[in-house]
Amino acid sequence: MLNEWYLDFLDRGYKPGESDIVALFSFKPARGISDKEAIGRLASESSVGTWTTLPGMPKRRIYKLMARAFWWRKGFVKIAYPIELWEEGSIPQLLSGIGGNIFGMKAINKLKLLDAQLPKRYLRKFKGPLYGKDVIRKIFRRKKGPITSTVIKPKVGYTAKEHAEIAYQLYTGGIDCVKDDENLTNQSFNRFEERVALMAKARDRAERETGDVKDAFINVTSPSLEEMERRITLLHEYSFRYFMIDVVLSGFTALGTAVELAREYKMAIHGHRAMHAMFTRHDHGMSMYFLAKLMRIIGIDQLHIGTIVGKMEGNKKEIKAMAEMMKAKEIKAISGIRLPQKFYNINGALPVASGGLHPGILPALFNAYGTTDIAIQVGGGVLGHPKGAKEGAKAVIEAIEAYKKGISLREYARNHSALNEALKKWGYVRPR
Ligand code: CAP
Ligand code: MG
Repeated sequence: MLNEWYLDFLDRGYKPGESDIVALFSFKPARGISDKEAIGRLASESSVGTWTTLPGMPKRRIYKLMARAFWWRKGFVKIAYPIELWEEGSIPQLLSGIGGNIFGMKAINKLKLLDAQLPKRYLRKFKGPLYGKDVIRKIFRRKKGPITSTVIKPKVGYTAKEHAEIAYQLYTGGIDCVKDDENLTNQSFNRFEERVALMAKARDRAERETGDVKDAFINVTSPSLEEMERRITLLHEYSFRYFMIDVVLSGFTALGTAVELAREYKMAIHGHRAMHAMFTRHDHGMSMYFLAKLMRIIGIDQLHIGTIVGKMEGNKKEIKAMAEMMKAKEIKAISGIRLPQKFYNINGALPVASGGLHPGILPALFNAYGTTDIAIQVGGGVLGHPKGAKEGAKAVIEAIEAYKKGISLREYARNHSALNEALKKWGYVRPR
């Protein structure tokens, strides 16, 4: 068709400049559309183009801003974007391009944004995590992980008073942090302010009694930025070192504000990824890998990325690639999963493993992740313990001790009753 210029966006001879952003997509054209026609649409609609030629445009300037597809093979394409296309320091605007209209085009049936290689010139505008993997040392004053946390179950339903009472049991059973569930915020039966005040009391009492640092991942996910800021400030006023936020459904603009406040208050951010699976599973959307990379760059200190062994989906290769990427200074490409990336000034973040964990499968988790730079969350696997919350917490700690000593759980359970009870109830089952 004479009135379009999509194929101008393909250039196999193009060599990306060192300040280009390069995005890797998997794609499947619609019936009757060739790979090249699909790729042209991808590069055009995510940079400067549209469906028709534009006689009045300032050609030289626009051609300089054009994206260029320079590599494609078997349903994968790499597209290079001049850095001038992108507002410094704005992930929302980056995704308005590489994560925007192109996902809704009729000419493309399936599209997944797998990764984007971000140059130093782009990354220098981001702060990255304030603590990241250093939370273990800087907040918990320990050399090695894991950080242990428990989310109180049922997910919601307890009053603030009951919540804090259970938290005290968990703390004195050995758990470092008590986490709000992703859908616990400020319900009528558990108001945010009351929960914060009572959790601070439970934390302080447990710290006095145990001599250990205790904290909480209290959820600041809010209906507005102002309310989110108010909740973060309240947590700071009660001397909490962390706050938790549902990163996907809060949105990237809210995260920008949350990170600024976290730095002002010297707080760490626990990122829960609820709603990610709306677009990270299967072959249309954005990879969890790239979402995790964006969270590290924005400044989330620790992020749920899956367990391999638990109840949430996530393929082993991608989860291991994510865990490595979260902490690394530089990573190499993995075909079909990620591009090479240097992180320059961006501090490493801590992977969080959560979802269907219980003492019986912690060794399998640690075999995959190690025990040093990781935070684990065990909810049902603690609160479901036959002898209650405190024993459930102890069972997790005993399983970690056994693993670190190289002793089998069965053997260790002979003289550790909390662990023994957990194994009697759940064995080594891998929940689905
Ligand atoms: C886990 C959890 C977490 C999931 C989130 C839940 O509880 O609290 O939200 O881990 O998934 O609500 O299911 P359990 P992911 O420990 O009782 O399973 O970590 O994959 O983002
Ligand atoms: Mg949850």
